[in-house]
Amino acid sequence: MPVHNSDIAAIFSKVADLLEIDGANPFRVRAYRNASRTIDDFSRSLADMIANNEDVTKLPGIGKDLADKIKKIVQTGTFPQLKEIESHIPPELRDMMKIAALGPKRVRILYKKLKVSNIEQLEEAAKGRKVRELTGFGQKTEEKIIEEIKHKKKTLELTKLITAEQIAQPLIQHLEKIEGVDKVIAAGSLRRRKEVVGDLDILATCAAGSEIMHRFVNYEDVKQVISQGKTRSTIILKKGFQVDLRVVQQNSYGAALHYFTGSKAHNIAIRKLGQKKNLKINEYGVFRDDTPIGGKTEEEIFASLDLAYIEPELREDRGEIEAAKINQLPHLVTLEDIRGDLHAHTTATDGRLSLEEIAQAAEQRGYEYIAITDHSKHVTMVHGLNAERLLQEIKEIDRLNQKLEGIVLLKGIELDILEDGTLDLPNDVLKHLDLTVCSIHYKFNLSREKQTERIIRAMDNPYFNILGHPTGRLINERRPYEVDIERIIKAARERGCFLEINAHPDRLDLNDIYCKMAKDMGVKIAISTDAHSLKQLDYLRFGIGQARRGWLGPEDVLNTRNLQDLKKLLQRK
Ligand code: DGT
Ligand code: CA
Ligand code: CA
Ligand code: ZN
Repeated sequence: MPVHNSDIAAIFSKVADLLEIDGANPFRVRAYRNASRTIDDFSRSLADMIANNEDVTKLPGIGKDLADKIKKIVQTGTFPQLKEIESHIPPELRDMMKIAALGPKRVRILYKKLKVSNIEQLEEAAKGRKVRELTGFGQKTEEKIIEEIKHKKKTLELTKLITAEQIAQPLIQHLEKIEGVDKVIAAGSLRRRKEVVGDLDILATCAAGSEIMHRFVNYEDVKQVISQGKTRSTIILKKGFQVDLRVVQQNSYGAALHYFTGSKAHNIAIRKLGQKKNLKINEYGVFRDDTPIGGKTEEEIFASLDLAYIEPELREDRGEIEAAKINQLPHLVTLEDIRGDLHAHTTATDGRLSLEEIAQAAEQRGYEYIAITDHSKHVTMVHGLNAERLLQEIKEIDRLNQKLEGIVLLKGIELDILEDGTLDLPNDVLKHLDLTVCSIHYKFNLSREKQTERIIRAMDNPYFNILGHPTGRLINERRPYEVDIERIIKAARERGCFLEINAHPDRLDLNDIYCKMAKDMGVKIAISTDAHSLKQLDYLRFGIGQARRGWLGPEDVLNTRNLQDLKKLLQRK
């Protein structure tokens, strides 16, 4: 197995967490954590670089010591230092750090004082009211821990879309190479581009006598074979992810693809509609009086019901069947419709790319424009820009734009919305910008009323353009803050503001439901990457998936506009 950058990053991140719980020197902890991030963001394979004798100390924050360690990991697939730490710090303690109320210090106390070393034990201790007794904890913290664990349990089973994609791609390639195999496709929630995926459903067609099932259950990453049959097998991968493979006949391919793409609610509604027309619909085809009348393609399934073709992202039984009946489905936005990115960070704050590098990357992606939106000063952790440094950046962008051809850098900022709803920089600085992305990074725990007011007050400022990551959630990690999105959307419409779909796969914020709400209420959405690295500029596709799940067409999206029209929309009266 080749060692991927993500494997090395995962090892370093684990070491950092465990060292931190162990109370190690903070500089050492930070060195591992930064290295983990750098490696994860890096677009070339370190294993390849090392095989070519290239120097990996070129990477920022990677010195000789870490470079040697990377080399060792690439060559052996393991890291002895990690084993050593794990011998006295149980690795499951890391899971406890993901509980919002717990940092490394508290995790250490729980371990040392209560011998709590995993989530189950923590829940037991908290419910047994033992946690509140510890110095620095108290009843509130204990209750918060119980609440967090309850929420975690609900989401624990689900894998982020990007991770599911990373698992699916090599497996599908593996299957495609097998002799006699024709089509291989991921169906299920992955095909519907859901933000989190329970398990992977792969569908294949192949010639008789193909070894596909045998090769599937013997895939190198398999931990356990749950079942194996001629047409259906299920495996669990080493990372704990379940994969179902179904092999179907060519003439059932469309019916099977439709069935296993789901969702279940959509399937049930489709089957009911069939019954009304005296048709039987299942994973083998569409039948009238047991005579097959279609099933080779998905189009045949929909056509047999007099429905327009429904894109996978819409198949949630949220009105798509009714819309398909009267040919009123939206024409969904695609990656090709996008003319530019409206949220990107540079080395001036916590990004990895210079202005020139961003411009070049944007041009390579065929964009017309890209907005530079570094953090503002309130985000001290990343040395956010004050007025003076922002004006400096504006000057640099102006200078660079003079030289650039075919791409325009827009002057922007990711501006903090302060607790009282004011913006982090004065208007006489903001007036020099093309746009602002305004976001909340602090004070997540205000009441719903206060949080909503805070955002609407901010929107009152005429320089407010786009509300960044509108609910602040991190998938599987941090719940959205309490906020009345419907009121926010209404306020945005009245003021000529926009909402963002932050395309980062950890965020995908706005979610699909709110996107549809914004569309229905007439507020346009910016689909933006919030990129901090080259690789993240390509995460736009996750935002596109979310937008499509939210029924958005190109006309509903801000950054499908050409530069001239975009600038008009950003100009508030
Ligand atoms: P997941 O895996 O939880 O993220 O979501 P899905 O949608 O991939 O669900 P999964 O893997 O349980 O099943 C794949 C598809 O198979 C599902 O989307 C629809 C279809 N399916 C599964 N169970 C049923 C069922 O009981 N009735 C019908 N009509 N379809 C089903
Ligand atoms: Ca599934
Ligand atoms: Ca499944
Ligand atoms: Zn942000």
